[in-house]
Amino acid sequence: MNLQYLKQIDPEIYEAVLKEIQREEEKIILIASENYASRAILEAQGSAFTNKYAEGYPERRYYGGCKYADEVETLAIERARKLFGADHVNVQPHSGTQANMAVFFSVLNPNDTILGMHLTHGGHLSHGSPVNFTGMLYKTFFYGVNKETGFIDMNEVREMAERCKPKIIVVGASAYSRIIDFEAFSKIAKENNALLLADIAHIAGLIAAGLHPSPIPHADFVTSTTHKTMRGPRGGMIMCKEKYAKIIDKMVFPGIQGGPLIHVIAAKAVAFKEAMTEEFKQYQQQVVRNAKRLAEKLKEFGFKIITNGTDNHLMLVDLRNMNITGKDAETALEIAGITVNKNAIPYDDKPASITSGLRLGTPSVTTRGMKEEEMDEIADMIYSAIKNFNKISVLKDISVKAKNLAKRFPVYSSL
Ligand code: DSN
Repeated sequence: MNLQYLKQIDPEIYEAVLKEIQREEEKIILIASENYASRAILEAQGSAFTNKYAEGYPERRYYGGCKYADEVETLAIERARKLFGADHVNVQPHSGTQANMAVFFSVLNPNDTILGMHLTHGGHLSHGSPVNFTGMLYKTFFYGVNKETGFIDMNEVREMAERCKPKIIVVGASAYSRIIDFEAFSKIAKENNALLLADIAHIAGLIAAGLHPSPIPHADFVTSTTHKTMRGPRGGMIMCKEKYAKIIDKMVFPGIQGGPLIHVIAAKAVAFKEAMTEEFKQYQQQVVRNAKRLAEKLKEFGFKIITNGTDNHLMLVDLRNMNITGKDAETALEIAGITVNKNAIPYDDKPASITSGLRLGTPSVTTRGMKEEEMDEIADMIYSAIKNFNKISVLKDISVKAKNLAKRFPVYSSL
């Protein structure tokens, strides 16, 4: 990357950027929600569009000079519509949570009822958590996963819907490794006169590649981020049925946001174009194959995987039989050169700051070209690091191995 101007003007930020590039290059990153965007996406996001105000929508702006911003946003919308088969798309939300906020504010009043997946069972903060605006503004109820199987308990979803009569049901997760039956959720929503919001932030790339059933035919609203399996810039988007197009657009702007980030929207457009390629489909297939292989290998080492495996890009590891908390495991693995996040497991008795689990995902390592063999190496390193979590010298030895593995799959020189 050519950072010559940054180096001259702001050496401190330049150094931080260099160190981040080095970190991303040298670490084995298994954070399920992270990825490496392409050079084309980075260029679009770093382009002159960062200078442009464009409040409003294409052809309906509150600023002059929006001719090219209009082109960019129109391309992003049209590509996303084609990619996901959506009636209407809004590409302006700055994040997944803001996309969800726009949906809730469009159709709910304060004190209305939301039914979402419990955070500790794999749901997301913005699906009703008490510490989030959703928990503060609305009456929130939750469904979860079966204690024995770890799968979403559709009987509980139905019972909860019948009991709490939600105005909206939210389906979608941040830490759930199995196929989600959007059609079944839609049936329950209809039976209870509820709207259905599907938040596909984690699995959007898999859906775009046809590797996970799409909620588009079943849900009233579909929200997503654009940077996880989608491998685009950080940001959000909303898809909805045509009848909600006007209220959604009005709620995003001027309802909850001001000027759209046209440079990010340009990068989103590039990501949608990349997602239409055969290469992207093959990438997503490899993401899933890698996740399955990593889960299998970890199981061979004695790790327990919630639901006993995975259908998508991530898995949740139950560490209780390994005598280590999620927090200590995260710390040990970081020293060993493997970046992960601690994660609550369903029915966890430890607080969110400690946890009994780890969430592992394969989008980043797959982008750098790793395949099943490398998942075997990574599983081996994870096992050694967890077994020796308090032996710094062993962790340091593993970190050399992790760095060597990373070196064989360069990131920035290959973007
Ligand atoms: N923080 C994201 C994740 O890691 O899944 C969700 O917003």
